[in-house]
Amino acid sequence: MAEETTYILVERADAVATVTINRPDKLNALNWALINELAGKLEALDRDDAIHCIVLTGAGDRAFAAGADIAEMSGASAAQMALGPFEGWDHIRRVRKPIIAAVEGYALGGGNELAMHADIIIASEKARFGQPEILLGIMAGAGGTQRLSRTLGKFRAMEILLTGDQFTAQQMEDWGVVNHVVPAGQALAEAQKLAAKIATRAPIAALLTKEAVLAAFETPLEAGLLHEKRLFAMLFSTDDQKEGMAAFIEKRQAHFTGK
Ligand code: CO8
Repeated sequence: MAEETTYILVERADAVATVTINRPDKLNALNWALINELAGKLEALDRDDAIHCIVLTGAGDRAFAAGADIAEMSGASAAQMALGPFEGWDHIRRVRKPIIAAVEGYALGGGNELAMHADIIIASEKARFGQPEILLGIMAGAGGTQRLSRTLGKFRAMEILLTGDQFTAQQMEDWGVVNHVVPAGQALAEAQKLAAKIATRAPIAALLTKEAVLAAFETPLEAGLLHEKRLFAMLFSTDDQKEGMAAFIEKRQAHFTGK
């Protein structure tokens, strides 16, 4: 059942929610209202115990999102840009459940940065990625300089950010940003298939795994290892740990309850 709002559609299938940016006539360009609405929907799903994994995609086959809304941004002052639009992005960054981005078509500028807010990226062979901000006289502002550098290293990040060129899904897979390239039209279905698999895994363990992996980007190794150790120990207080290990020993399928 689809529940419709202004820009964001949410569909549920068992423990997987599919969140669709629904502004195809503008190639799903991300205006501020859209980002705030997206953040609100993702936060609600994050709080919803029935949902274990989220798929994020764009409506239509032309774009995941072609970037921040240039028309809206064009008249903004520095003060407006410094204060206004980042709150929604910060909320998206803090979603604790696993997010899989399904990219069909363009993921440019803020669209590529939004895909990189996800934890896994599935891209169609027709997808195109890039950070064209420099062609508009600006630079990436929603984490692009940091996430590309940390994921691809300095030199590839520089090429993407300094040229503003578009890169194929295959290039991005070779470079380690995209997990899997799939035939045109299949990105959403493949992402949903993967999400359904992850949704069967122990939910608390999934949340804490995401937290620990993201900590690797924010902490030195020593602190990251300590953080991981604490989260790991914490999982031994859950029913799912007892169930998962008992199921292995009893040679049966585990049934996780998220407790
Ligand atoms: N913003 C606003 N409208 C857009 C955007 C966009 N980013 N991208 C496409 N559109 C609109 C077009 O204006 C057009 O609208 P209309 O039909 O009303 O004229 C419609 O979508 C279809 O687009 P095109 O006709 O241009 O389609 P083409 O197939 O000819 O071209 C492209 C597709 C190559 C993707 C082209 O649309 C394009 O270059 N788009 C802009 C890409 C871009 O520069 N993106 C980066 C934007 S800047 C950014 O993302 C900064 C992020 C900062 C985040 C932090 C914020 C707080």
